[in-house]
Amino acid sequence: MEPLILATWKWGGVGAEEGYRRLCAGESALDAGVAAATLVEDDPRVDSVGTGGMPDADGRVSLDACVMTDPDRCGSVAFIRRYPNPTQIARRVMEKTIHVMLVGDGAEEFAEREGFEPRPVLTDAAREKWEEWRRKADAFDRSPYTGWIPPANVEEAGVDPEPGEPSGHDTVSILTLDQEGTLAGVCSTSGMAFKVPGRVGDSPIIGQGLYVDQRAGAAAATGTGELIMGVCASFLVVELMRAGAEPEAACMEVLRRIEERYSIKKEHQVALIAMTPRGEWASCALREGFHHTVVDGGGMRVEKPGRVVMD
Ligand code: SD4
Repeated sequence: MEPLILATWKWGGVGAEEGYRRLCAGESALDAGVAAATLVEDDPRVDSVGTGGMPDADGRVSLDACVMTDPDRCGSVAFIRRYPNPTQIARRVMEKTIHVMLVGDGAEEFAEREGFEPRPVLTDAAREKWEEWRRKADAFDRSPYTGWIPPANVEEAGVDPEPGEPSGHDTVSILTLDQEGTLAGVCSTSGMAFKVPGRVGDSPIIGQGLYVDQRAGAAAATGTGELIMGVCASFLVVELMRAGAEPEAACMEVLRRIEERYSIKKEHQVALIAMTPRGEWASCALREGFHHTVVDGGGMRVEKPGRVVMD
């Protein structure tokens, strides 16, 4: 089977080529996906994932991640503050425990017992952006409860950012297909920038930010978690594919449902990527501004999504 890797945002490319190299060397879809996500987590330029991720409203970074290959093979962590590679910890939860999800102190104690090294995840650049947000939030009297909502890519989307909004976000969701024809998915994020401490979005929740079933396909999400979580977006994409929909039609149906059921604000974005066990794939977004990264026999490309719901 021809290997394939599909990731959200151009930053997915930080790890995608390495992931693809591993797939071509015969590594499993899960190994390649975790290796690719680790590279993104370790790159401080990526400001929504791992080291360099944007902090919560209290100035501390919290990280969420999950991994999945099938309904009975998934692992997840949320509210990780001392370890930069939540994807690896999520994998360890899947492999070493009878549970699916660990959060907060319990997840960190598990990581410590498993030998993960604590490391600071807040970079100077992220702290400076948080300080700037704090100043603007004070000036515009924006409470942390209503504060920042992630714009997709405000310049490209042609919308005016509200005061205090940073310009991008880039949760990395990666879908991989290995030479054996096995699918895997990983999803890693620091979540919505300047969120209320304790808030967990779609990304580490199985079925929301990621869902994989070898019998039907894989799907992953990025964007405003609160919109994704009301429709079980990734699960729904996979279920639609199970019922016979092409990946693009499945993604578009879920995005249209989000558009119908929510009052979409200019700063909202949702993008979905999907893949079948046969290597068919799609990328769709609620609005312009999203890019995916794909690596296949034709090399690595950063591309606009195949279809966009809103003009
Ligand atoms: C969240 N879905 O925590 C994530 C944010 C995200 O690109 O995808 N940013 O809501």
